[in-house]
Amino acid sequence: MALPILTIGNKNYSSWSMRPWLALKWAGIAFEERIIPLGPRGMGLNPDIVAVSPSGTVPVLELPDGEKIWDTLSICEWAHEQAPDAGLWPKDAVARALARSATCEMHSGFAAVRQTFPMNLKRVKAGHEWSETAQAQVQRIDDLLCGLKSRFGSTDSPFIMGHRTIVDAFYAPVATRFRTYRVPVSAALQAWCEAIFQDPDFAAWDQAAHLETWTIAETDVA
Ligand SMILES: N[C@@H](CCC(=O)N[C@@H](CS)C(=O)NCC(=O)O)C(=O)O
Repeated sequence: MALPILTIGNKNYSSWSMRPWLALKWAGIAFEERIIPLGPRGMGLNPDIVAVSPSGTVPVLELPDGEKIWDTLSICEWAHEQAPDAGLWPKDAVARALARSATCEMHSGFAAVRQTFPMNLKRVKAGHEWSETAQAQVQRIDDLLCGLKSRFGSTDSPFIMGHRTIVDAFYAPVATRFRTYRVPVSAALQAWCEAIFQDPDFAAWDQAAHLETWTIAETDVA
């Protein structure tokens, strides 16, 4: 049987790609993975990406009938609809609405965090500096995730909503950004970051990223 094909960027650099990849894995949905190395030119100018993605961006999920889903959150929603019992969204309506709000806040926001701390799993950088705006966004992420966890989390699980959901998938790249640039966070958020790092699916992605040989110079040296 033909599988959906998830086309992603390099695992070392592509934060958007990591999110639906984790959601598909966590939902137990089989898929074929294809990697297109991201280049320095970016957004809509990479002919290999343009050839497979209507928006010129990755990730893009091609379904067996040829239909394409070209947005991170839409792919995660598709995964939830395919495997509704996998728990990618919480069952409780209020928890689900707040989980969606947190996810959408990441999807459309935190520009300073994204610009200041480019995802680069192989890198550890001491002495990185960031603006007051970036720090305010780091604090917002800390308050948001820890606030949700204290309301909806479980003592049996280190994840935000009491089990692995799309919220964890959406913020997983942020955990790696904090690791790479040594951004101090609260003990509670650090515990969640460690849970992400120990998740077997995240660990498989991280390990594959470390084996990649592609480089993007400006992200590696900035
Ligand atoms: N809003 C899009 C953003 C996707 C995005 O910006 N992807 C980056 C890679 S992480 C990309 O494809 N950039 C094009 C390029 O580097 O050529 C989504 O949610 O999928």
